Amino acid sequence: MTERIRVADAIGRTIARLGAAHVFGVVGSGNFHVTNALVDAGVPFTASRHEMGAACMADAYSRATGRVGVLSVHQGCGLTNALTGIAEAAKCHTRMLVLTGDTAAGDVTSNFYIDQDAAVAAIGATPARIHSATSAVADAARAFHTALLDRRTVVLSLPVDIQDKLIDFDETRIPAAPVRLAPGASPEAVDRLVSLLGAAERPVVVGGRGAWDAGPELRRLAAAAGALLVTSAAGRGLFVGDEWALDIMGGFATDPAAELIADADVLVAFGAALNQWTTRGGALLPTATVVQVDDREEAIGRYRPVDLAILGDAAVVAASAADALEERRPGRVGYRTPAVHARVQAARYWKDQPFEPRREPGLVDPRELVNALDAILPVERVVATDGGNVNCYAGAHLRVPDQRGYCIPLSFQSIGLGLSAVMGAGIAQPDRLPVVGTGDGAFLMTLVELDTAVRLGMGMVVVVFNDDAYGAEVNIFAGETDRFDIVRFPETDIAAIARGYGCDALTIRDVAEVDGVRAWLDGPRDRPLVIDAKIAGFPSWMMARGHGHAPVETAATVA
Ligand SMILES: Cc1ncc(C[n+]2csc(CCOP(=O)(O)OP(=O)(O)O)c2C)c(N)n1
Ligand SMILES: [Mg+2]
Repeated sequence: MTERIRVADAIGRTIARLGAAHVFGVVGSGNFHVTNALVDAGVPFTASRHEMGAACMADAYSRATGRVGVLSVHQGCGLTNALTGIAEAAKCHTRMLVLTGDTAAGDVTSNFYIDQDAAVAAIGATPARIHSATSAVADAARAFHTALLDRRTVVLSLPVDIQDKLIDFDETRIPAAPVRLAPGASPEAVDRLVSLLGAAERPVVVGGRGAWDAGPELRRLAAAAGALLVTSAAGRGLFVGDEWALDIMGGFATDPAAELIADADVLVAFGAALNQWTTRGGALLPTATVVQVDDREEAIGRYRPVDLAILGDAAVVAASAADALEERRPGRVGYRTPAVHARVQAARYWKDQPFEPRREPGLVDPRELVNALDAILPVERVVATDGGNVNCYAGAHLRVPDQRGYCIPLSFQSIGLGLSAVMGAGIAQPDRLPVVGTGDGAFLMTLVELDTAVRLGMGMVVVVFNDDAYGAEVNIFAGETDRFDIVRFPETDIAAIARGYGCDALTIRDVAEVDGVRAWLDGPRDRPLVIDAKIAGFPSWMMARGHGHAPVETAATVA
């Protein structure tokens, strides 16, 4: 049935009908009608207090669900406020659609005017726009399909003059997403992979974000090849529960896990970019023959040369290779010896790695604290980390239940995204406890979203590793200068600030004080718990390794 309605309303209904999962945003005049139309069509809306927070929430929500999250912002300044979060989403290939108002064509004297398409393109997101009233529905549908099918962050500009026009809208005639067949791999390529794995003595299979839906196939392939399993940071959680799986590769790996990976003779990465973090600047792959499987051509060989590149769907390639291996060489031991089994169990988690705690009066050792929290927080959790010296504590010490239980918003390496990211991931998974670890600097940059969390009644745990400094900078330049006034701050009472927002709060100076967290867990959990952890400020193990890039001792280098 055709209805005569405003373009803004038609676009909201179109995006809703195509499957928008949730809309986050800050509403101004330029996105008022379109956002209301989404809400009227049944898409839940979360109002954040700052556009960057909304962008991070939409990004994390989309990552956790694989669906298209929507960010809705006002034109010009609403969009620029969100750009850091949009850049993070674009770098992570998040399926996200940004609906932004725009000034009318030619209205360059408007205060809100900027060249939105140029700004969006400059940060690596995909600009799109509605061009006219008659093309608006098709333009909006195309933007949605691009985000969904190409795993892109698309910014759809909606000029305010076009939004107000009336059109004949028929909801049943919205263009549907084209059907895409999963790209397969050539039998020759799979043959080469099978030959390599069939001859490997110490194979390792890596799962990245691009393999999130291929966990069972990768586990089967690794079993057939006698391989160890491990993930990149973005894939963390994918192999939880597999006795032959290490937790995480790269800068966040434990030292004994890094040794096991560096000793691999064949390493096959599925949907993992093998960037400088994942490989510790190459140190984790000193001699291995490297195979990269990815369904995006531009991902192949982007960070390092590979010996065999296969363009294909992770699950399809892994399943074909597993079939062939199971048939050709059943019962391969490979890397799966009893001695390696014991090493994997000991190497998997940071909580099991020994360290000498720092004893400084009135300050807690962040490793002791995070290990204690890991032990008492329910494992049904969704963990996010922020940047800075302390990023590895929540990022690597807190165990996760599966890949959807972990969100690492560090593709742009911006600080300040963690709090909003854990909220987005938590909204997507309401049965899990959201837990975020952040530095004081990162937290104070974006803490305004505590207001949103309190309004939503989110029972989540925010651990602020508080050293009253930009500790990363202090540690990076420690050998060079002692002039750190510009990155140190007077003590901030973060617990008091959090209480002001309506949160529960705890100050922790000693690990025994985590009892307060136990008490909170037993309570109603109807608001955030913010922990102001007064920590001893020393380089984290990640920072001490030169951001995690230091070489690894392997059997080969020791010999
Ligand atoms: C948006 C942004 N601004 C600045 C930086 C540079 N930077 C990286 S880490 C850091 C310090 C973060 O301080 P805090 O959150 O307290 O963590 P800490 O390093 O003290 O553990 C800064 C300023 C950045 N990465 N992103
Ligand atoms: Mg700090």
